[in-house]
Amino acid sequence: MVQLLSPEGVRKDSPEYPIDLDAEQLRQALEHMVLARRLDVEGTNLQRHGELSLWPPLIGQEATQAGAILAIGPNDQVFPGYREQALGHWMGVSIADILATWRGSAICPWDTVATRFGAYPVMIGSGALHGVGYAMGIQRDGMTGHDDPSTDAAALLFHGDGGMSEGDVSESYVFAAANQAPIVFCCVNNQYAISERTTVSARTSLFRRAAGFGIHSVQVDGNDAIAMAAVLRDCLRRARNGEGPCFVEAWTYRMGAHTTTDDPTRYRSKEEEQAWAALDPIVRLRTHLLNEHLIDDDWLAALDERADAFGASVRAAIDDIPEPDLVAELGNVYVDPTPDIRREQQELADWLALDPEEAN
Ligand SMILES: Cc1ncc(C[n+]2csc(CCOP(=O)(O)OP(=O)(O)O)c2C)c(N)n1
Repeated sequence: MVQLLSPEGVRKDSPEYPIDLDAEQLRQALEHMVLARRLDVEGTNLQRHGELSLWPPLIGQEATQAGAILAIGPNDQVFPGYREQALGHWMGVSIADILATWRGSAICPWDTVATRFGAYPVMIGSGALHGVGYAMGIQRDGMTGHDDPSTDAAALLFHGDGGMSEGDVSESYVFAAANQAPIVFCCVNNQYAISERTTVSARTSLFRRAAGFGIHSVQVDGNDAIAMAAVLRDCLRRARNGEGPCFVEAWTYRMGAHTTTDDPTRYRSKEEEQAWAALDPIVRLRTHLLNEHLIDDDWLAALDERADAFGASVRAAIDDIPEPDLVAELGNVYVDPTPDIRREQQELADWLALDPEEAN
């Protein structure tokens, strides 16, 4: 497993994955992770206040996203799972758009081309097919193999450990390998698919399984933002260069519940949670930066203030979510609405036009 920062915050070298991040980049990675965690706290609270229908916590997985933002090139397209909220925001998706998705008032309100951040795949595994299809498309458009990251492109696709049990994902690997498609699969192995442990669905390490498809695969400490950045950079470079697909297994832990409807105490122990808490990605980078005198207590106090201001802006963003047009939403089911859909749209429009007293 590639690790460049020990759980005690000590930097290690890896001849295979050299990476030189300056002090500002490291501070920014820490800030990103702290704000990601704040976004998660606010999202969970907003759900508890009834403002969101659901929220999938990202707590514990911040380093996978902070590493990715350091690795993505200007033309790369990200295909997220449904926990990459922080990465999406850093790429330009507004907080209101992210919250609208979890409020249930929009499906994908952001511009996936302008932000280069795709829609959330609600059907587990379906995103892998979209990602490979996109990668095969940019390959055919001649956007790989020029040894120039300013013009070359790759797809970076996130899926979970549970997602690897889906047929769609296996088919995606076959197509990616057969076509040598410019895609990096980032499998966030957070140890659980809802309440099911990875050890149940995978009798071998996930990165080994990908290797069986003929895909270059690496296992990386997913709580180490520096290692995540180094490995993803290398894999994306390979993909852009036309060297084929890569698979990165990010070894991490979902510290929160699966979603706000889940109670993890029913399927895992306090001891297990405590063991993983000791590997916290934020504490690890913070310790490193303090030890190297790249930050100090004043810097951390200022970061706390920025996090509070960010938290307030997340709460305020609820007011920026437009009311959905339900009739128009039904029209999004097919390219051309069928007679049944048109009838349902009319029925809904008539019902919405009723006096609330009558509707009840
Ligand atoms: C095709 C399909 N089957 C089942 C579900 C229900 N479901 C939602 S999340 C989830 C677990 C996914 O686990 P994993 O891929 O490991 O991602 P994680 O939640 O751990 O980030 C399941 C089974 C679904 N959304 N889609």
